[in-house]
Amino acid sequence: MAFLNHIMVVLTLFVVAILPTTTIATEYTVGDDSGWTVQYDYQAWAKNKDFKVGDTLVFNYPKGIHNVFKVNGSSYADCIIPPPDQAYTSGHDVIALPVAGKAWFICGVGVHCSALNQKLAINVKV
Ligand SMILES: *[C@@H]1O[C@H](CO)[C@@H](O)[C@H](O)[C@H]1NC(C)=O
Ligand SMILES: [Cu+2]
Repeated sequence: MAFLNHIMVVLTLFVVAILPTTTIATEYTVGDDSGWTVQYDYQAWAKNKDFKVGDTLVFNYPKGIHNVFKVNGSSYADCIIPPPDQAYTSGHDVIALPVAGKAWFICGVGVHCSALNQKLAINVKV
């Protein structure tokens, strides 16, 4: 009996130890079926979603029509487009969320960010 108790304790410790690392990461398709586009309310899309470290965002759009830049807060606020070599341009861009905190994304094409609201800000939790 003491032996079985011992096994139960070991099993319980094992389960408790692996639980946090086995949480399933979520892949979010930005804008759902609308994808990454102009004149879409990405803040409404992001609202009530529980982004976690390890999740990924997928930006879908016709290649060449849009792109994606992961930017800082001031670049997001003022639609300052980073250098072109920092752009994601595949049309199916899978971007990881490796750290907790705010994450910002904008489209760098024309006035898509500044005039047509193609920008996304999210809060990533631990
Ligand atoms: C934010 O990003 C923009 C665009 O790349 C850059 O010009 C600016 O220096 C950055 N600001 C900070 C505080 O890193
Ligand atoms: Cu665009």
